[in-house]
Amino acid sequence: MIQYLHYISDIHGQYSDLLRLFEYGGLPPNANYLFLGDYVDRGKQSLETICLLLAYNIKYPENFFLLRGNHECASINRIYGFYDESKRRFNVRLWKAFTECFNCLPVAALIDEKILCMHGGLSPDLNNLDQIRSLHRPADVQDTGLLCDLLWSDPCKDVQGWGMNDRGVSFTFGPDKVSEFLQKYDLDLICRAHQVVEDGYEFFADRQLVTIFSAPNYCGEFDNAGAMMSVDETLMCFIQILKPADKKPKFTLGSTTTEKPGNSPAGVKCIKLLQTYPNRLPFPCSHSLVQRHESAFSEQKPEPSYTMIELEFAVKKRKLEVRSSFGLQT
Ligand SMILES: [Mn+2]
Repeated sequence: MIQYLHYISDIHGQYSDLLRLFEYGGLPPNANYLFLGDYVDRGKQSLETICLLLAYNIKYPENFFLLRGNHECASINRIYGFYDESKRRFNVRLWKAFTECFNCLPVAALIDEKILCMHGGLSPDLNNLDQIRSLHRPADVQDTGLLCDLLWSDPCKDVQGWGMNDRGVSFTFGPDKVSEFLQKYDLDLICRAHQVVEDGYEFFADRQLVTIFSAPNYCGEFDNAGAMMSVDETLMCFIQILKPADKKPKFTLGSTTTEKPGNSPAGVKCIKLLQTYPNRLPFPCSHSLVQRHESAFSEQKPEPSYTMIELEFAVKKRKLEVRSSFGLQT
C-alpha cells in the first residue's frame, strides 16, 4: 500500500476549503499532514481553521505537523484580520493566547533528510541547519535575521544570489542559491509556501524548489487553484489541484480524476521538525475541540464546485508526469 505525507499551505481562514482538502487527503490519523503556515488572516474563519489544526496537532502528534507562517505573528495578524475576528467573536485575550502559541511554533521540517520545508525560503544568514534547531523560542518575528527570512523570503528567477524583496521585508533568492544550498546539505527539494501561484503549485530552479499554495480563489480576489502535495515513501510527489469550477479550463485534456491518495498511515520514513514542539505548547484549545470539529466536518459537506487534477513528479529525477490536466505547467 502506498502511504503518503500531505503538504498543505496558506489556508488563510478559508475553512471550508480546508475541509475540502481533508476530504481529498483523508483525516488523521489515517493520513499524515505537514502544514506550511499562514492559517489565519484574510479569510472569514481563521478561528475555526487554527482551532481544528491545533486540535489535530495535539491529538495526533505523530501524524500532524504545523509550521509557522509569517501571519502567525502578532504584528501581522493584528492588521490582516485575525485580531478583528478574535475581538468580534470572542475577545482580545484569546488573540493574545494565540500569539503566545504562535511564538512557539517550529519553523522548518526535514523529510527523510531530503526535503526541507519552511514557509518563506532561504536566508543569507543560514549557514548550518543547526542554526534553525537552536533558534530561541518563544520568539516574536523580527524585521531581519534568520527567523524573519525563513518566514518571509521568496525565490525570484531574475535574481542571481540575493536580491531586494518587493514586500519590503527579507530578500529574494535566485536559482543559483537553491542549487548551492541543496548541494551543500545533500538535499533534493525545498518545499515552501507564501506566494499565490495560479495553479496552486509552481516549480522553481529546475524543480529543485516547489511553492505550494492551498487556498483556491484566494481572498475571493484571485482565481488561482489550490494545491496539496503528497509524498510517498520513495519521495515520489503527487500534486492534487483544486481548481475553481467556474473558471473555464484553458484546455481540457481528458477527464479529471477523483482518485485520492491518503487514507493510510505513515509512509514517509522520517519527518523531523528542526525544532520540536515545547512540552507544553500554550494551546488555547483542547482535545474536545477535535470532537466538535469532527462532527462539524461530517455535517458541513463542501459543495462539489471544484474539480480535482492530479500530477506526479519524482523528486530525484525531477521528472513530471501529468496524469490528467487542463494544460498546466510541466
Ligand atoms: Mn505567507
